[in-house]
Amino acid sequence: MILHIDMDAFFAAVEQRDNPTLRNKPIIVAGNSKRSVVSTASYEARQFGIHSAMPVFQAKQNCPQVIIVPGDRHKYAAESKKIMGIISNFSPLVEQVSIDEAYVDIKGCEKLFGPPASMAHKIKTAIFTELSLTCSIGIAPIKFLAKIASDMDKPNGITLISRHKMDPFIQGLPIAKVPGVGKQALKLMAVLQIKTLGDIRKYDQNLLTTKFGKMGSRLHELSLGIDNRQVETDYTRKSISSETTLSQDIFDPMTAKKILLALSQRVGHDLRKKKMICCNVTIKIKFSDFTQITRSKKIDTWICSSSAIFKQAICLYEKIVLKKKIRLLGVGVSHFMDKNAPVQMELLCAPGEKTTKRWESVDMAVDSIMEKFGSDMVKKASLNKPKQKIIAQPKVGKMSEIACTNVTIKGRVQGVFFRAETQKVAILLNLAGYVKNRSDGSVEAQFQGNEEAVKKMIGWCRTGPPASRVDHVLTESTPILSNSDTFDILY
Ligand code: TTP
Ligand code: MG
Repeated sequence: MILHIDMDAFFAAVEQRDNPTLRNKPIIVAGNSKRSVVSTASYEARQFGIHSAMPVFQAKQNCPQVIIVPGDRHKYAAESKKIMGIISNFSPLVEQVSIDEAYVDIKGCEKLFGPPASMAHKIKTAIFTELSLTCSIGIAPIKFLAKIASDMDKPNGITLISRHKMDPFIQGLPIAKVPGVGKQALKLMAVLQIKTLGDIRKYDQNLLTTKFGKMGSRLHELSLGIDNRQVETDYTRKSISSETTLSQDIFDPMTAKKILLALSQRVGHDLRKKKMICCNVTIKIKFSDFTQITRSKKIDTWICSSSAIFKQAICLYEKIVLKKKIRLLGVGVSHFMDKNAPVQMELLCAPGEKTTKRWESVDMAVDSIMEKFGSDMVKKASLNKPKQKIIAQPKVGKMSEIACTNVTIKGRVQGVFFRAETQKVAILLNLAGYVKNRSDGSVEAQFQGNEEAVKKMIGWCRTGPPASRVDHVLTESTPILSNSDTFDILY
C-alpha cells in the first residue's frame, strides 16, 4: 500500500502555530502589494472562499478582517525537512513531491506499525506531537488514488481506498478530480459524455490517444486501476545491472535461463557488496534483429539473494513469447534500501514469507570466492556443461586437466559447518570428491576436476569458512581414485 501525506494549510498552519494570536483566525500567507496572490489560506479563511493563487485584493473583498502574514520560505523549508525526517522513521521508501507532501511505500512495515490505517494514524500523531502541525493522509494500492484520497477528508483526516474498493471508487470518480486533466480536455470530455473516470473505460484506448494524446492512454490505464509509478527515493532511482552479448544468438530457453542465473548471481553479488536489499527486478533482452525489450517486476518483499533475483528474472522471462533469437541478455535490480537500516530485513518480509537463510549462506560462500578470484570464477553447478565421467586411470608426467588432489586440513576445522561450507564451495566450483572428519581432529578432502578450480578450492581451504581456524593445509596430487562426479560429505 502507498500513503500520500499532505500537510494542512501548510504555510498558514506554521504561522498560526508560531503566533498564538493568529490561531482560529482567517489568515493568508501572501505579499502585501496590489499584485500579490495568496500562497495559502488558513481553513478559517477558506470558509470565505479564499484559496491559493487568489489575488490578495479579492481575498480582502471576500473577508475584510482577513490577516495577511508575510511568508518565510526558509522557515517552511526547515519544517518540511523535519516532517520528512519523522516520516522516514516509519518507512525507508519516502518520496517527497513538494514542500509539504510525500508518498510513502509501506510494503513490509506492517509487522512494526500495524495495518495501513493504524500506521497512518501513528505518523499523524508523531508529526503533531513533535511539530504541532496536522496533515491528511490518503491510503491506496496505487499512487494516483493515494493522492486523491489524501484530499478527501481535509483537514486532519485519513482516507483508505482498499484494493477491493478501488474499482467502484474509480467508476464514480469525477474526471475533473484526476490530476492532469485541464479545462480544455474537460470541455471535450463533456461532449463525449465522459463525467467520471469509469466512463473512460467505454472508449477504445486508441481513440482516447487520438483525442487526448499521451494523457488519453494514461487515463485509460488509470480507469482500469493501473498506475505503475513507484515510490521513488534517491536510492530507488539507482540500479545495478549486468548484461552479456552472447557469442552466438540463441533460441533455447534452457541456455537463456542458465545465462539469467549467472547474471543474477553477478547482480546479487554487487547488491550484497553494497549492503543493499532491493524490491524490483528487471530483465533486458536484445533480439537478433537488434530490437530490444525490458520487463520489470516490483516485489512485495525485500530481497538480496541471487536465487531470489533469479526467481523473479525467470518469472519475467517466462511471460515473454520468444519469436526471434536472443542476442543479449541482462538482469538488473533497483529500488534499494540499506540492508541494516532503518528496519531489519526479516521484519520487512510480508506475513507468511519465508526467509531465505539457506540461500544467504550459499551467497556468502559465492561472494567470498568472487571477492578472491573474480566474478567469472563462480558458476553454479547447473551452468556448467555436463561433466564427463572421470575414468580412473593413473596419470603420469604433467598435471592433467582432470587433477585429483588429496588435502588434509588441520586446525579448528572439524564440525558440520566446515564440511557443509566446503561442500558448497566445491559444488560451486564444479568439483567432484568428498570431505570428511578424521579422528585426529583434522579434515580430509579430495578434489577432482578442472585444475584451476582445484587450485581455487585449495586457496579457499587455507582460510576456511568464518570462525574456523585453519593452521595448515597439506596437499598431495594422486592418480584419480574415484569416478564419482558428485561432491559428498563422508562421515
Ligand atoms: P498545498 O498542499 O497545495 O496547500 P496547503 O498545504 O496550504 O493546504 P491543503 O493541503 O490543506 O489544501 O500547498 C502547500 C504549500 O505550498 C502551501 O501552504 C503554500 C504553498 N503554495 C504556494 O505558495 N502557492 C500555491 O499556489 C499553492 C497551491 C501552494
Ligand atoms: Mg498541503
